[in-house]
Amino acid sequence: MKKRIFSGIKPTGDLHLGNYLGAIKNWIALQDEYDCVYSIVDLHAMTTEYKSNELRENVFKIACNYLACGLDPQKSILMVQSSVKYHTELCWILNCLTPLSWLERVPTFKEKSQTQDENINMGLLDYAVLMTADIILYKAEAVPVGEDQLPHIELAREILRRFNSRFGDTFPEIKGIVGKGARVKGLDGTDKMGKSLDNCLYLYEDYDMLWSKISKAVTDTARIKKTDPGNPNVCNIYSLHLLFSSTKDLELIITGCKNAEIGCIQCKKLLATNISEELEPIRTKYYEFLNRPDFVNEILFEGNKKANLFAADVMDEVYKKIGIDHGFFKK
Ligand code: AQP
Repeated sequence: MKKRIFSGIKPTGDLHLGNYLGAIKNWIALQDEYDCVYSIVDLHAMTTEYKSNELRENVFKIACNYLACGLDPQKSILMVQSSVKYHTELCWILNCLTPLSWLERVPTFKEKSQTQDENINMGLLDYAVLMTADIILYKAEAVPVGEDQLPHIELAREILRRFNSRFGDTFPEIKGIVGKGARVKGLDGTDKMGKSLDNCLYLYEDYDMLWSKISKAVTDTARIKKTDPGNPNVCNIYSLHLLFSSTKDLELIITGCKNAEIGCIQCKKLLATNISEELEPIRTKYYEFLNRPDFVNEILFEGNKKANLFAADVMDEVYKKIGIDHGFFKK
């Protein structure tokens, strides 16, 4: 029996390199080793301001992106969170087991409370509990995520242990799987790349679009002229090279930068080329899937159906254990 994985992304906009390197690239690599459920977590997207038509559109675009990146519906379940109503049912049950103080300490809650201080809603506070429900509803044992999500995984472990100790062993322990791109910095060179920060490189961007952004990105601030030797270890462009460039290119950059043999422009052009080359097949497939809505929707329909069946069995077990199994409404 393969172990199960659950992971998801909020449909709050286009996918960026952080999502790709921190999550999706890992998802694809793990498809043979695990039974995977990959989700578009639209209920989480409601915790920030959104427009209904954009949310609907973003769910579809993200499904196309997952498929373009190599998510194989023959191997993995691709589903939309809101199509399996048990996510919110289980969330309520877990809410009743989770102390408020645990949630108030979550770093992303604290951050979002500052960045969207006019909309500190209950959903924002409850984000980590819904995420716990997402994962354990499929009895997943591993969650491939970027580093920013690790506190949520830690909290999920606490919550599921509470459930198990109160109602008997039900859910397996979970662990986060963090890959090479654990925390991709944005083009500002300080913050994490994030949709709300306007510091992203997006998966759909071609060479010209990438170049126009990379050319303005922050590098080693101590290197002012081309003749100044630079330090790749403090340069965000180099940290992106580490994720996209060959060993040969990396050697060229390290020596060239340290000895002032190459300038930042040449180094950035090489980066734009390498990113563009890796993303080119994804970009092409993405546009192909966008033009095949019936095909993509059918995959989602099938994925949602499989996820529902699996989750229904788990919830049967949960309801029995928590004492809500009266059967008054059974057909
Ligand atoms: N910069 C990043 N580096 C590595 N991993 C990242 N992830 C996100 N940004 C980076 C990983 O992508 C998955 C989906 O994350 P999400 O649904 O929470 O959405 P988001 O993309 O993280 O949201 P943003 O871009 O950060 O939007 P805002 O700025 O609104 O908060 C997760 O596995 C995450 O770790």
